[in-house]
Order: sequence, then structure tokens, then C-alpha cells
Amino acid sequence: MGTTAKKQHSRSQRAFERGREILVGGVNSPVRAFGAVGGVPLVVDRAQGAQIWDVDGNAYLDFVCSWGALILGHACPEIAAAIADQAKRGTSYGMTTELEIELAEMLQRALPSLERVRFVSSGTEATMSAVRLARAATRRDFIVKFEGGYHGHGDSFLTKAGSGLATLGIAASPGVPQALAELTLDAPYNDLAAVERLFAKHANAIAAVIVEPIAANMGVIPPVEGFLAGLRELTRRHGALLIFDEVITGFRLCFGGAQTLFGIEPDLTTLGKIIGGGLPVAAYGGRRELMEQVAPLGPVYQAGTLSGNPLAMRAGIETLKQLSAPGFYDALDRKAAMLADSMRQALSDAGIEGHVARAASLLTLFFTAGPVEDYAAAKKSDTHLFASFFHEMLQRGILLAPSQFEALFVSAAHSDDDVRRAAAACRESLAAIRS
Ligand code: HOZ
Repeated sequence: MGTTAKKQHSRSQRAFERGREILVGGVNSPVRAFGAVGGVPLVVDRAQGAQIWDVDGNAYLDFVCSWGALILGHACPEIAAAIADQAKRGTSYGMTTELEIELAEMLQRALPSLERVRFVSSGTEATMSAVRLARAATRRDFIVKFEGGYHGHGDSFLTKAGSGLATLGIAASPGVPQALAELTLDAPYNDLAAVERLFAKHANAIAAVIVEPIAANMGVIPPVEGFLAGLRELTRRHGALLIFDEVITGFRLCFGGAQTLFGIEPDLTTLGKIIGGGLPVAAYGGRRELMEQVAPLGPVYQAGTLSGNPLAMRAGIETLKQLSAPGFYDALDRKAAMLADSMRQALSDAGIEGHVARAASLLTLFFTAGPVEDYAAAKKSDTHLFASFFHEMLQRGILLAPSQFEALFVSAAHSDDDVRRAAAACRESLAAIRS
């Protein structure tokens, strides 16, 4: 590991330049554009297990894992077989299948708060639909979200948001009508008193509080003791709904969600990523009397041609089957702890001020001294140092998300050796950016 041969990127460079002539910014999602770290974005050829190859044949150990969707790693044989089998039976029917019922039942067994479930195709759809339902059910218009939280790109979520907006420095997206933007109230994450003040100021007008129960789109920030329980109590007291956005945390921390881990029951939950096994699936669900306000039972309209897509259902079912194996999460946790510990040690050995946040297999190395409890603290990170670190890691064959404000995902496909390799690369990279 001591030396790194300079990687060659000529085909990736050519592909990216060609892509830029037709795809906006050469990408189909801004977070892929290396906007904050510079350099040529990865143009992927294939991936298997924990490895991903670019079109130049460079191999990387992948800690992006499709932004958390691939907890079993790439091209998991059982999932690939299930998709191939389903493809022969038809790829989309636009009608109900037993597969949808089976996956929904599996979700409900793991997350009992999901009394009723609706499948959609992306996390954005899930959060938009959950908020629409919350507004309809409460007959109120305001929502509370948290600075640095990310709930997809629905109009109501694009102020002070994390993920790509944090990465690209977009404070609020143009194109959102002012009248709508004014209905989104932002509070600092982990600041219960701020939420209480919003409830006092907008008495009987807040429909819902939406929160990532473990923030993972401003880097990883776990909730402080009492924060989630406090949100539960405050929302109940004020007649508002509590929405847990578990698009990242669902089935990431345990066989269930953050709600399982913290013992807090939200009114509505959004899921995505892992439940689709790498295919486009998301879901929202929650209390029966709320969900039954959605069409066709109620008037809250939401629909989708590809919702509950059979290929995606097969991938989701196969994924959850594997996640339910005894010891699955313990093994993942052990590897993630190993990586986090070695990163902490490497920071200290390099004499670089930093903070490694971890929640199960979600990690972020912040280039700022801890604690990082909210977006303001996360933003104090030295993003230039992060960019150098990112490229040093990439050069050593380790792919991280190209932003300080994202999580690193350990998957079941990462072996102990992979973790040791990443840890060694981290040590070398930190030493390299210090000098
Ligand atoms: N939640 C993902 C990043 N934090 C979204 C990925 C994307 O925007 O493409």
C-alpha cells in the first residue's frame, strides 16, 4: 500500500466530456459530479461485491454503495438471480402483484408502525407524499424540518438542505414558489428548544415535523439523548405528526429502523434505498387511519405507473431475507467499528484535527474537532482538506462519497481485509495531506 501507481483516466475523461454535451453537468444526479472535490467524476463500467471499476479499468473499494442502497454490496448473486428470473416473467404490469404484498408484510413485521404501506419509486416521492398526507390529515400547512437534513428534492425540502445542496453551496433552490417555501420552517438538528419555539410561534399551524432520526446527509450526526423522544412528545402535544425519514436509516442500523433502535413510534415513516436492493423503490407508511386518507380510500392523491414494480419487489424481498439472517447486523457493526477506530487513530497519529462520527455502518470523517451535533458544526469542517483526502483515498483505490456532507457506507460485502485496506489508505492519505 505504501506507494500508489498513478491511475489513468483517459477513457473516463472522454466519456465525461461526451456526457457533458448531453447530460446536464454530465450526470443524472448532482452529487455524482465531484462538484466539491474537483477532478473527473467516476464513469463506472461494472461492480461486484465491494469493488467498483471505472471504464479505464481502475478498481476501487466502494464505500458509497449507491448512496447506501447496497447493504449487501454490488451484484449480490441471489438478488441478481431474482431480478433475472422476474425479468422473464415480465418487468412491469401496472397492476397489483403478490410480490408487493409480500414485501409490504415484511416491512410491517420489521416496523410495526407501518400499519399501512404505499410503495413509490424514489425517496423524494415518499417524503413528498408523506408531507402531503400530513397536511391533509391535520388541515395545517407548515412543516418543520432540520437544517442540513435532506428529504429529496420536493419543493418543500430545498431550504438549508444537506446532501447535494450542502455540497454545492445551494442555500435554497430557485423555482420553489416563495409562498410554498415560507411554509417550511427550519430548526437546527438536535435543538429541541428551537422546535418548541416554532410550535409556540405557529400555534396550531404546523402539520408535521420531518426528521432523519440519524442525520446522514450533512455527514453522519446521531441524535443527542432525548432529541427524538422530545420531538415525539412535542408533536403529540401540538397535534402535529412526526415523520421519520428512514430512507437511509431503514434496515441500515438493524432489522427495522432507527425507530426500532430508539423505541420511538412516528406517525409516518419513509423508506427507500435498501428496501429496493439497488432498484428504484421507496415507500411511505404509518398509522392506518392516516394512510387510509390516501387514494383510492381517501382523497389525498398519489400514484405511479412503476410503483411496486415487480423487478424491484423481487430485489427488495431477497435483500430483506438476507438481512434477517442471525448476526447480520453484528458483523456489519464490527467492521464499521474497526474502520472508525482506525480512522480515529490515523487522525491522531497524523496530528490532524478531526472527528469520526459513526452510527452502525454509517460513518463520516469530519475535518473539524468534535462534537458535531448540527449543521452549523458540520459546516465548520475544512472542506478543502476533505477534497485532498478524498483524492488521496481515490488514488489508493478507495471510493468515498465526493463530499464532506455525505456518509460512508460499510456493506456486508466488505471483508475484514477490505476494512484493513481502507484503514491503511486512510493512514497514508492523512499523512499525505498533512505534509
Ligand atoms: N440521499 C442521497 C445522498 N445523500 C441521494 C443521492 C443523490 O442525490 O443522488
